[in-house]
Amino acid sequence: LVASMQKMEETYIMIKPDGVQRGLVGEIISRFEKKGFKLTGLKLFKCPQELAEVCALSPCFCSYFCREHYKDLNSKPFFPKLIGYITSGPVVCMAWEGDGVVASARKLIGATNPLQAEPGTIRGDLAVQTGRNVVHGSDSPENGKREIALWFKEGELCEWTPAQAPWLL
Ligand code: RTP
Repeated sequence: LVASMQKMEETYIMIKPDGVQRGLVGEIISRFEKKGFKLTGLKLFKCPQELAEVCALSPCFCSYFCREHYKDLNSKPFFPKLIGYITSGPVVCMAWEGDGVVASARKLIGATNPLQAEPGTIRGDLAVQTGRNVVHGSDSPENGKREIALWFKEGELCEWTPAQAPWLL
């Protein structure tokens, strides 16, 4: 009973501004859907445009989420560029649930540098530059929980049970 009440593994997937601008939202969502994972959270988040340039240079409210999200990278030389990139336009925030979803989503996404990502992965098929690699996926179940709690407010996530279909049993 206790095991059945435990939450499934969950991951935070984010379509970055270049993915939204290039019209890849449907394509990216469909890869996780077709794989068989369950979507439990979905929203667009946009940094107000007039603040985006300031956000790239100094901490402000709308870059808070990106800074907190990437806090392990805040000493890297590319950090200011990364924050500027992520706050440059709307992102799609998603929570996905399923057995082994964290590692599997990272496989579906492919290597950080899209030129090293295998064909068939999202970055391997759809991206060229590390600095424009269209999508993020949590790197551990702990970070999955942390990032979902960061980007989603209570009540924005949706718990639901997929209809049992004989072809999935
Ligand atoms: P993500 O967190 O976005 O899923 O990416 P990742 O785990 O594959 O890669 P990570 O090392 O955590 O880097 C986070 C994001 O920072 C940007 N980046 N730019 N040398 C560079 O200019 C550089 N290195 C990393 C990428 O957007 C990367 O996805």
